[in-house]
Amino acid sequence: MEDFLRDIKLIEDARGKLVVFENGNNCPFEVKRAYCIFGVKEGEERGFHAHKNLEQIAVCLSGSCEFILDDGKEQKTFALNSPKKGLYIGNNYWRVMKNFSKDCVLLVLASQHYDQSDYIRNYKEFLTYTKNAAK
Ligand code: T46
Repeated sequence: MEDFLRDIKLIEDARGKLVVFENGNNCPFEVKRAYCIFGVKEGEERGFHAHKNLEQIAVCLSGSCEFILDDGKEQKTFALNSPKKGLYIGNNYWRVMKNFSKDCVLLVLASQHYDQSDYIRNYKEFLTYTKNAAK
């Protein structure tokens, strides 16, 4: 599995911090949607699904969390603990997010509008889908 962590330029001065995402520069897709996950209670886990047609970049603006990405063959854990690192997630990765710190603010940029029918929420179904997609 490739390493999906991408560098993000952090512009920091006495007033605070700023991060920039630009299509074609550090963001490989046109952003159609952005959402934030925050206030996650200790011990909570999220995700447990894959997407058929969705590219995303996830970045922790504050605090930390972990993403486990699974392509049906192997799993890799990515620690997100800096606004300088964005996790690029393409199609067909089962994801689990865990170990959220109390102060975690996770920003996710997405290539498509919200579409419930794009989610695969059953792991067995995901394995079948991803095997067929690879053919
Ligand atoms: C993903 C990971 C990283 C909406 O109405 N619009 C939206 O754009 C999103 C993202 C969610 N929702 C609703 C759907 C659910 O009723 O918000 C609720 C919570 O969503 P979900 O349980 O899918 O949240 P996570 O944290 O498990 O997954 C989210 C994204 O949904 C998913 O695409 O890749 O973050």
